[in-house]
Amino acid sequence: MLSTEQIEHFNTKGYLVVEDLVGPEVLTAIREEYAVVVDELYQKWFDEGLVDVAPESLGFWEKLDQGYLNDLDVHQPMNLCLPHGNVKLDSPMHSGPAIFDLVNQPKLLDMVEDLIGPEITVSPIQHVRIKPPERAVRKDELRAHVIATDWHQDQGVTLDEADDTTMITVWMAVTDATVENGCLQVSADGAADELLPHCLNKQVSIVGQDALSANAIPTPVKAGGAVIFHPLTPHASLTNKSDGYRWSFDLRFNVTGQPTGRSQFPEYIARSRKDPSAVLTDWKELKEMWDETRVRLASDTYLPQHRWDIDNPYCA
Ligand SMILES: O=C(O)CCC(=O)C(=O)O
Ligand SMILES: [Fe+2]
Repeated sequence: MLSTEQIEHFNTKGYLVVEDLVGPEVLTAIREEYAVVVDELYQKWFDEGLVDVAPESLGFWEKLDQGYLNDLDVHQPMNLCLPHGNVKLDSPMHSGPAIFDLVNQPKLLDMVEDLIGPEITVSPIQHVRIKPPERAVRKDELRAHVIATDWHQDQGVTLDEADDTTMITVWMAVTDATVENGCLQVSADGAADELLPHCLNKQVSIVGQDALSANAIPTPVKAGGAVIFHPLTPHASLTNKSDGYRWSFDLRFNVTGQPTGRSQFPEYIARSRKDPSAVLTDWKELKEMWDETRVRLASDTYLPQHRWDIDNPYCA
């Protein structure tokens, strides 16, 4: 349960840092689940001749280093949703019991309930970010899930059908997030009154990045804690200048029945007072929903993920 002060902080500042939202056993299960994903991924790269160091001599982080340094797709096989466009029958993503358990932790949902009410849908706009230290970042890297994320509002990464949706983002730290390893930062002005113009460069970013950086509040948080923010709160992340990885999940929750802003992807109900029987409790059902979505999108035309196009005049 959030205190009145915490709810007030969220409402006035557009964000809230909450420590100890999930226990260490939940994070241990996540690390074990992802260790299997990374072992399988590395073995596949090795078998295909894409990396040449034998798997036996490498640990979890070293396998990731090899993937990033060899410009392989490290992110998508670990990510929690399908790629944006160009979905193929073999497009990878990750579903599993440990990540399902994390998203559905009662304490986490209690907090979401305090902020958006008891009819809670899990948005399909959710990502893993296992961001490498500089040693494993290629010089030409621009992607937001690898390097620092540009300033943006999360409403800017939905379609406008979700503009009136009551949604929050829960940015959950799996490793301690620090200023040095590239934690999140939010605008000191809090949630804006409206959606600001964004440009589509390599990332979707608000026009005027420097002014936002000059007026930023870094939000370090320990593993198991989270940063919660409003969809109109400008936020970005710092560069990972440490020698370790920075691992987080960004999860979004909205009021059930309102558009998620990405309707071609599956959503599910995590909590309901009106209809408790509608709650999804088995991670395998969610996996099936994504498997069906993959088949459908592989033969579908491209559907936009957000509203910005490259030709906006203010983006020149
Ligand atoms: O983790 C990051 O670098 C950015 C995360 C983000 O933009 C989000 O959680 O909405
Ligand atoms: Fe974001």
